[in-house]
Amino acid sequence: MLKDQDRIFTNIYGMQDRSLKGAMKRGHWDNTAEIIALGRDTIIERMKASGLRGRGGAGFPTGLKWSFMPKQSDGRPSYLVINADESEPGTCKDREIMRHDPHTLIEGALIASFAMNANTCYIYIRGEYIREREALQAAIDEAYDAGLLGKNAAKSGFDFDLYLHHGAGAYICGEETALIESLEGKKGMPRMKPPFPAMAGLYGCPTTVNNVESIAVVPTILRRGPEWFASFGRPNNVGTKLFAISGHVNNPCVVEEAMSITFEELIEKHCGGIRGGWDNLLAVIPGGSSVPCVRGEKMRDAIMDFDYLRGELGSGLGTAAVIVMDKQTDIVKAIWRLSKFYKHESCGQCTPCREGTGWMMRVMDRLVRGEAELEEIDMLFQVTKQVEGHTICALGDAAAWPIQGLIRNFREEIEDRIKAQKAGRISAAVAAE
Ligand code: L3W
Ligand code: SF4
Repeated sequence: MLKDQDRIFTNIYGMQDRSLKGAMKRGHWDNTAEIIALGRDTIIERMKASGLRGRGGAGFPTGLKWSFMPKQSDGRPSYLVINADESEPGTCKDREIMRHDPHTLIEGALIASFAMNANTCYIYIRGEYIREREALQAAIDEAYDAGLLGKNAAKSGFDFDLYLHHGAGAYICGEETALIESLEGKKGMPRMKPPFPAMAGLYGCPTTVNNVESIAVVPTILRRGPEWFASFGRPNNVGTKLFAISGHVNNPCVVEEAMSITFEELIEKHCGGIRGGWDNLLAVIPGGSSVPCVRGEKMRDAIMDFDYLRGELGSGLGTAAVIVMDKQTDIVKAIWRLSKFYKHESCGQCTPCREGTGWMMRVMDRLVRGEAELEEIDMLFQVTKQVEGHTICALGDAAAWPIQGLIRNFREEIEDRIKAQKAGRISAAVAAE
């Protein structure tokens, strides 16, 4: 259980002044030049020692990612790009940072860029986040006026520019290489990897793409020390973490907690429990819509971290967007809705995803209406297997996994639905309404 003094995001609910003055009172921008004076190698070593894993969904070690950037320039500039295209259904944690604590992100951008020898950083913010980009731009302007950005940023001797770029509402632009394409002014279509962005990213130059939360925690980690951050959670799953809990809890919220908190504690302590009590819990999607759903009874004691959710439950922490569904939920329909989403957001450049998302959605249509045959359940599972791992980017997997989770965990519900329809107990119109 995280104590108040261990929270990094001290203004996540916007109860205090988000301006530079307010941020400084809360300890941000406190002698940033001293952190930068540690030097590039030390900063990267300390970030590695902190155990921070990327907060955008994949959980890749942040310090390791930074170490892929060239130590010596070969004439090309290096870039940091911050992924603020928060579009994963259920995910709204970065929004709270940008709305209420923008200076944590800006200070983090300066330090991280310095560590990677990047004099320029772009923050790519999703187009729908209008208030957030206003808040962030105002904070950037304040930081420039105060000499914290620009030439000799924060009196560190390092010249640094930060630009905010608005997306235009495409989920796929949250994929790092599609984001880079979009930033270059092209259509947001993912590139094949390798080469990874650290080799050839924005404008063909070395680039690191990090999530907002990953960058916003950097100044506090370096001020308090990597051991402090690593003291929360379990080995390989450490730190504090923002969880965005939505759905059928009494008090949906975004909260910073210790990594590896149990699901029960998270829900009881911050969300006022499950609507209708624990016996009424049907399913949970623990990490944003791209990870498989889990049956409620398996979730109560679940440890909310990367390794437990993937290793023990076959799901994932993803973006830590915890979607809770009670027994009043039509789970088949909920996953059908996600399949429509992925079909709509597929960029269409690779066949398994372009065709597969359509196939999966059409079979899900039939399942929802109770018109499918029982054999189609296995056929649908096979289709997800043809998509998974056979595409250029992770959207194909993201479209396949929720359906796999549904079939693995709720097969009986699907079968009952088909049988009820066949027995005339529910009409197609009712099933699909
Ligand atoms: C250099 C290597 N760099 C990996 C880098 C890579 C990337 C990071 C992670 O997808 C997931 C996706 C969504 N040399 C490297 C290397 N890297 N090997 O490490 O890479 P990867 O491929 O594991 O993941 P990804 O493509 O970044 C992210 C899932 O997250 N997700 C949520 C997505 C939505 C949001 C949002 O709304 N904010 O992020 C939820 O599960 O499905 O599987 O930087 O370059 N050898
Ligand atoms: Fe585009 Fe889908 Fe292929 Fe990703 S997997 S590149 S979204 S078609």
